[in-house]
Amino acid sequence: MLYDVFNGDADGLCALHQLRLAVPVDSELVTGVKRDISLLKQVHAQAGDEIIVLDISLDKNRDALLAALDAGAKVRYFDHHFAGKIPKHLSFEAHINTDANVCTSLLVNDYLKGAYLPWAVTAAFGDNLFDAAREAAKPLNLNDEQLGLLEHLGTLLNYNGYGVTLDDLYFHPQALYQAIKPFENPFDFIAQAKEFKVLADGYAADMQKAELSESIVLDDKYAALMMPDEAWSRRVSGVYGNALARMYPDRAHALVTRMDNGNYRVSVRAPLSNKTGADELCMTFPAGGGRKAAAGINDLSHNMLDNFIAAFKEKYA
Ligand SMILES: [Mn+2]
Repeated sequence: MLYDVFNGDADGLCALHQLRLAVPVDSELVTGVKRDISLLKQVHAQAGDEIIVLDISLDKNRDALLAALDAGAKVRYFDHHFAGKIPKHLSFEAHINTDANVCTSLLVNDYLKGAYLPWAVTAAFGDNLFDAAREAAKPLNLNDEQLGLLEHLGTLLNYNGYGVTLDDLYFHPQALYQAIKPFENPFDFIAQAKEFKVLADGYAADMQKAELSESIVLDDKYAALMMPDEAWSRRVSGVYGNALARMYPDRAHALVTRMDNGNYRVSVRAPLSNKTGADELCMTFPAGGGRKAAAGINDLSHNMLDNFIAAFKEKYA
């Protein structure tokens, strides 16, 4: 069997799309909401299986990876999240780079020698790597309007992946992948696909609501905002955080959502001008993890919010 395991955000989608434009096959698709990163364990690998894994932390999938390799599967892995120790195995090929200005789709773009660069640029915008996206786009000689369209597309594909459950999303990431699959050129997708229009309208409406959220702490160096636990906020909080990070590049941001169980879900963006520490900060709390520039805590105990805010302030003061 062939399995394509990919994160359900812009980067995961565009990484898979590039690889499957290059080598089209029918594979079993394994994906989920963006925050669902323990995806590899859904594959019950057997000898001879070939598995591609995209844009999910090796460290969080280590047991499933070792089990798949033990079972005799071949695994190719592309990622930019914290990996920990990278296993050495004859059937394992790792393309992992945790540099804060790299995303999985840019790694795949290198691997494919730039064959589908517009999709890699789209993904870099989606991962909020605006400088890296513009730098990577140079050989395409796009004008500002075209770059703006790829930025919008990346933002929308990323936006679709947020949400806590698949019910929050406009499209199951698997369905969104099927929608982009026929399009070698992202500009055709933008012009023709109804999915683009649906996401653009939903995004605009959700962003309007997000702009009314109240702050927990607010300073030049850091801002933490409280968001309600509703489908629109679960969808938009990640991209709203990215937008704030771009508007206030020297400020760190934390979006805090109070959940039904009384605990909090937290999403942290390091300042764009100093993309460090978000992963370290979040990893000091249970169920926390991510990258240097963007990280989160899935379930912060209700009595640890003050601790988190104190640690957040200390980290970025
Ligand atoms: Mn990514």
